[in-house]
Amino acid sequence: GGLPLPGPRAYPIVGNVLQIDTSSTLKSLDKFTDQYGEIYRLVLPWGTTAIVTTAALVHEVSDETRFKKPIIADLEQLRNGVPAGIFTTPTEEPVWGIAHRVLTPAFGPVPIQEMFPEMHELAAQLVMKWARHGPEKSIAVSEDFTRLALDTIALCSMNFRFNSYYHDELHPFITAMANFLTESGNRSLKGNFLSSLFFWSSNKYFADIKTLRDIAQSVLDARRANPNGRKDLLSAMLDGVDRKTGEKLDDGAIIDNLITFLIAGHETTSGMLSFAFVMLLKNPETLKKARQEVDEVIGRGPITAEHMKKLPYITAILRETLRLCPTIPSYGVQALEDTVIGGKWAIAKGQVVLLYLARSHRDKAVYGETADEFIPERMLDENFDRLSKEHPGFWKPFGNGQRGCIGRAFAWQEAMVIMAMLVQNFDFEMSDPSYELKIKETLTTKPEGFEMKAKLRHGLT
Ligand code: MNH
Repeated sequence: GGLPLPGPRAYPIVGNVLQIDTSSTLKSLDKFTDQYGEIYRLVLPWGTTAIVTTAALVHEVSDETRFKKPIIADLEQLRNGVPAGIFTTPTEEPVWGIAHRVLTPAFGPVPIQEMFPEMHELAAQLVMKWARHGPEKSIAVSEDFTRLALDTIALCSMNFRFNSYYHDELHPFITAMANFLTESGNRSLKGNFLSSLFFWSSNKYFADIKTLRDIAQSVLDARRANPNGRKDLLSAMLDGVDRKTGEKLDDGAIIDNLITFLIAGHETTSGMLSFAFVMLLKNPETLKKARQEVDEVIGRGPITAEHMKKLPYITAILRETLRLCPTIPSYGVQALEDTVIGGKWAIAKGQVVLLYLARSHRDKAVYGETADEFIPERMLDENFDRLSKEHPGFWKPFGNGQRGCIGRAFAWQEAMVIMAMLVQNFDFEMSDPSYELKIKETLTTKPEGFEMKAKLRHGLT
């Protein structure tokens, strides 16, 4: 039973593909959301897809007894570069379970605590860099947060130093990755056959994949040449034995997962930090409150791991940033059986459902008339806990269940350290006070063209 989904007219062969603007999928989905509301269907290369845009429907399709993560679209294309990576393998393939069980402990609470000094060091290097720029230099914010986040995941989890701050050009890993992500997205809309006809982009695509694999191989070779007894993600990849199957990751799976973690471990975090500063500068009273908190709790002394739990307002800023600007703006699930959602909508067995966070996070039924505004207060612990009880699908930036984000605690600690340190040391202003948020979309999102100036408040701490 159940009603068929509304949606724009689909054409033979191409379905709705030509109605989607590949330079801004978000704009196209927003337009359809305005037109159709809580749910609609689009006919896409992998089949008829339901797009859900409310917290209630997001919650319902987060039920892992009824829906699972499908490897389709971008994720399927990403397997051209990382066939056995943990992000892009189906749950039922043994290599996912092995990687999940072997690698998850490397990001548990104790290892994350132990990474604090290295995270702190790279954050302090960024503060130093901005201090040296002086107050008039216009800083390309997301580029520097990309440097921070790439260096942090590589140092903390692989003991490998990209030293990105020393280079004006972003590291070749970053450019290859950006093309790999964008092109995987484009190919997923074109389908494999059409993609193979675009020789130029196809050749470049596979050259970029080779660049990524070569860099990951050099990280692996460096550790094998110099086994230092360090316990981290890379040692878990090399030595970890799965308690369930007794298996280890083979070299192919290690390379795939090194690339996966280098990408997943920095893209989304740098986007979150960049959006956070857009929000703070567009809402100066929130920056002022963040500064008050840091001045009270930390003062001018060094930031320690213990401070991390004592900064509720900065925590709320990050939560609110990911609400309005989820750096993974949508992800998919797939129905295990024919079913009905929202009490009326028919979903067929195997049908893909896209959780469109960019809109479900602005659901007025949850957030009221101020849903589009940046108000960190609503994300303070007691409000956050109340919302999660009243509207369980209200905030899903880290995905869901067993396929949810492994690096959440890692990203959180890294972001808290740098936020606290920057606010402690600098006053900020937008380079262009009339800057309006524009979103750059690859697989993930970040603000485009956002620059700011950073002026030391006092001597460095
Ligand atoms: Mn992360 C999965 C968001 C930081 C490593 N991450 C996911 C998913 C979301 C997500 C959403 C689920 C995607 C899907 O269902 O298809 N991740 C984030 C955000 C941040 C983030 C918003 C930062 C902010 N992620 C990180 C960091 C790491 C990481 C940092 C590594 C250190 N994430 C992963 C991995 C997965 C994942 C690995 C895949 C887990 C799995 O499928 O088993």
